Amino acid sequence: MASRLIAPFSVLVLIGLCASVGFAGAIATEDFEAYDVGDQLHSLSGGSGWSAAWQVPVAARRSETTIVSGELSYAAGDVAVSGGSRALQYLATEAAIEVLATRQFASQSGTLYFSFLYQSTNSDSGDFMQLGLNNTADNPRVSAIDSGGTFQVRSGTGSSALSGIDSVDGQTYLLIVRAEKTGGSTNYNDVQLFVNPMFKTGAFNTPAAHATNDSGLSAAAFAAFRKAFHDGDETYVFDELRIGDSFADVVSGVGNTFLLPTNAGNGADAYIRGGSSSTGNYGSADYMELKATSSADVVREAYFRFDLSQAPWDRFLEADLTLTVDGSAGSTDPGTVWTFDLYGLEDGFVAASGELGEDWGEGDITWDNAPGKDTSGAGPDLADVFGGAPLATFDITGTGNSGDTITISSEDFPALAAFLNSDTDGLATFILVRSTEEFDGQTVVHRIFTKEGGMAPYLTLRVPEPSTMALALLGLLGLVGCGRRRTRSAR
Ligand SMILES: [Ca+2]
Ligand SMILES: [Ca+2]
Ligand SMILES: [Ca+2]
Ligand SMILES: [Ca+2]
Repeated sequence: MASRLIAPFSVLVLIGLCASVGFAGAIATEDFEAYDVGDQLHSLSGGSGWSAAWQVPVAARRSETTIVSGELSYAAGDVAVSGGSRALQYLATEAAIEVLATRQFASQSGTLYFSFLYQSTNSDSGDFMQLGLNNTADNPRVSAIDSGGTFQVRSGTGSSALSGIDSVDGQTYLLIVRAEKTGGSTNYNDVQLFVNPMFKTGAFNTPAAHATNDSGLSAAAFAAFRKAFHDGDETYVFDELRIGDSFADVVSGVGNTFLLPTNAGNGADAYIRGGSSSTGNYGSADYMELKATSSADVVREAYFRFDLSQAPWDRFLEADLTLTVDGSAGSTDPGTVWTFDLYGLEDGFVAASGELGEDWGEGDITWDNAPGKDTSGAGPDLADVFGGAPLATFDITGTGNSGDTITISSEDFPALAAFLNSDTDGLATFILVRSTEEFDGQTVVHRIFTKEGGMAPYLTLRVPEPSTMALALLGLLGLVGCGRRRTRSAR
């Protein structure tokens, strides 16, 4: 399929190659790849950016803290971190509260990030494992913790903020901690934990836990592992420890894929409601509601927009739209199939008097002023949507289950990519309408989570793999060089 698209996408292939992938700006990294399986961590000095070798201060722990043939890796969304073939393992044998291992790096006092791959085995409700930063080789003062099988973040050495996310034995997690100084504090006092982020753009992710107390730490110069309360049958594997001053320093991504949620840039998500609610605004709700019925007062339709100027590329080979269902509202037989139509607001749409444009505000949009809306009935005015027809159609059975995702792919619906590629102002608005009207007392309102609901709709945008035949052809044509990232006019 890709080969016949070589020409139109030739430029973006090159732009894609120019995007940086990796950890170029990291302060210190350790991938454990320089060591042999069975090596004790104590006194090893591989990795980069460190000012001293690893220390395992308690001699009895040294044979328990060793290099293993680990293959931890993590990939989700446009994030991908591979652990290679060596990792660090701690094999617990007793219950003492101890600093397990430390390593020094050049002292840092600005905003700090650290990330690592993590997997536990045989951990249970009492076990405690911690990795963080401090200014001495001691109890870390900004840290990620797996305690009782739940991830936490800690600022200081006292209580922690819980994530509500379980650490499941045998599963690999990518954990990222961000430590900031806010409100004029000289100490780190804002510490966030990200668990398994999907977005390689840090700001698009929602932290899983957030501690806002004073850590007592003004500068960090040591990474420190700490453990407690083990029965003696637990193992912990760590890999790809990275310390940096930006999210991008510590998290790598898939080079040809970019995830763009509605909470990026000038994105928006809202629903509108007809009849007696036609001037109501629902832009800050945790979900977009969808309902079709002959009673105008209760009809709901969804509007959501992506800020395409946030993406590293102008044009896309493929695109997926992912929506997450909140299956909590209303009455329907579990087996009833409800059908939805997805439209794209035509690029260059010109608003009539009283109508909002492509830059509609989610705090302003209503049934009466929604762009492209056929205010007299269901759905948009087909003259105002891309192709004069839905981009895609999909079903939800029953209410759907909360957390279920709906993915609409341009592989199945090529109009989705065509719509995004038709954009000229960086603003792509989707209009979602349920086409199945309620019947026989089945009054369900379908709900799709918004950015306010913590599971923003997002686009997965792909350009060709650099390794494809398209690249070889471009090389033959001598099309080499990295141009400006984006050539659209400012908006
Ligand atoms: Ca490794
Ligand atoms: Ca245990
Ligand atoms: Ca919203
Ligand atoms: Ca547009």
